[in-house]
Amino acid sequence: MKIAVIQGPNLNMLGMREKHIYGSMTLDQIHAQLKGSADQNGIELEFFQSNLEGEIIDRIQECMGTVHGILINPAAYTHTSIAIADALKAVSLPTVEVHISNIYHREEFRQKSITASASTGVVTGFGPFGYHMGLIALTQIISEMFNAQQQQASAVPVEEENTTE
Ligand code: CA2
Repeated sequence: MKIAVIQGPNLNMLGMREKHIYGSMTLDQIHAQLKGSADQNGIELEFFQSNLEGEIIDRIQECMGTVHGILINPAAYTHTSIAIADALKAVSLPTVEVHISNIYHREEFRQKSITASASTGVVTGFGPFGYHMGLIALTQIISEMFNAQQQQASAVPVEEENTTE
């Protein structure tokens, strides 16, 4: 199973500033931890961070046919970007949106997520551990989809069943 981890603007600054809000782990440390647990479960992660909206959209589009799901923290674009929401909807992949802080405990302008409407679910407020929670949820969703597809493929059509007499 392959999953794209997409990180939005300023998340490359984690661990350097605003530690009281986002904690002291750097993005590289978060990714290394996430990779550790993914490796143990045979999951391949592809990491990407950009400060540019268009690059994030390009990365989302590249996910089509190349990965099974998306774990994304759109950062400030969460609250502004119809374009990222559209891209997520267009690729139509299982997607979990993660926020390190609890966006509902913060300024009013952070309390609305435009991108959440394009996500399967949202994890917010659990610090960097939220990425692990998101990954567990995402792998579960993808496995369930895969199992449902397998079941459908192996199901004997009713008509065929009736014509064996
Ligand atoms: O809580 C989150 O994960 C956010 O997505 C983080 C975004 C913020 O705009 C969202 O409202 C909530 C900001 C990421 C910026 O990270 C920084 C890290 C260190 C120093 C400055 C910014």
